[in-house]
Amino acid sequence: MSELVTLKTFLGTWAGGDAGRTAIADTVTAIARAGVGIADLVARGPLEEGLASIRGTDPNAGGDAQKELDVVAEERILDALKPTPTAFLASEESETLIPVNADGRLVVAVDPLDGSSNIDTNVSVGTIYSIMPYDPAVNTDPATAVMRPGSNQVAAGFLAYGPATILVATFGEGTQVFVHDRQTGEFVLARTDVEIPAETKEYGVNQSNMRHWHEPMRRYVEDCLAGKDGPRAKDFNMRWVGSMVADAFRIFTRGGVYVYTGDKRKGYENGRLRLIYEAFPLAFLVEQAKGAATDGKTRILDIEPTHIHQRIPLVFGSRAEVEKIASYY
Ligand code: AHM
Ligand code: MG
Repeated sequence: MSELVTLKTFLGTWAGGDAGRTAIADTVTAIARAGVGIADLVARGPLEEGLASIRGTDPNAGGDAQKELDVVAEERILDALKPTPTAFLASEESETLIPVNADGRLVVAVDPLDGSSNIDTNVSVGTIYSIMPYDPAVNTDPATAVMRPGSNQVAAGFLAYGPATILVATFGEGTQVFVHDRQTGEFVLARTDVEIPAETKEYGVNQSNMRHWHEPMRRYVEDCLAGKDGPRAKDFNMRWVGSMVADAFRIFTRGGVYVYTGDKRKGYENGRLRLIYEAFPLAFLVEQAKGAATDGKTRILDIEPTHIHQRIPLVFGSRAEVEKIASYY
């Protein structure tokens, strides 16, 4: 059997003693370690009383009901980042940037617990992260440190807490999948240079929102539903977990598209997903795996944020299918 490559050895080789890369490697290692603790909590499920319960009456900064585990996950990540060169943390659960280290040179953005509506249903949830460089000389106002197009990311990834805890990561040189080995406690490299097939017959969308959709989205799904005899001339399959990390991992494994567009509902004009800590990291991972990510028309990584918690319509996955969706708009 060939020798296993752990996250530690992978990052050591990638960093190669370079100070900037070592800072990124240490930060990702800290997030992965926090993820193992969050996975344990998630796995304890109903035994860990109250983790799925709603906390207080106010929604979180992103506008959703905040669950106990959302908050605990954020605390775990913040604690893990303290010894790393992270200057600021942006999080779905906090209105403004959280200062971490005064001399830090990175800014980290996270969705601490993606898919939190699934917490009490024994379905995969996860943690999403995005890392950008931070230079106090350039970003004189820290509040703008994360307000840059996603093409500035130096690393991104997500952990999914499912039957296995997996880490899907990019450092700008392809996308890699690591699996947490419960016996050794290490993340082990399982797939390098992940490649999302360009073509697919599988789409993921919350179809119960169809009556709210705008015309292009409705037509796209109707054409998929028409199957072999319709304009797409093939039978489609539909899959929707309701945790983006789980739907994304399926797409990294066998292709497909994930679609959450804006619709006519109040508050859903730009869909449901957040640009900085959900769409940017997913788009970086997907592009590094030869897929595509748009807001329907525009490349996600080119979008300039205007607000830390802003939402964005999101389409990602198999390149040809993402382009097909754009042709409906
Ligand atoms: P969250 O970060 O508050 O969990 O919200 C994001 C989630 C995604 O994981 C998922 O794809 C989507 O919201 C599900 O939305 P819906 O409940 O409309 O199916
Ligand atoms: Mg989320």
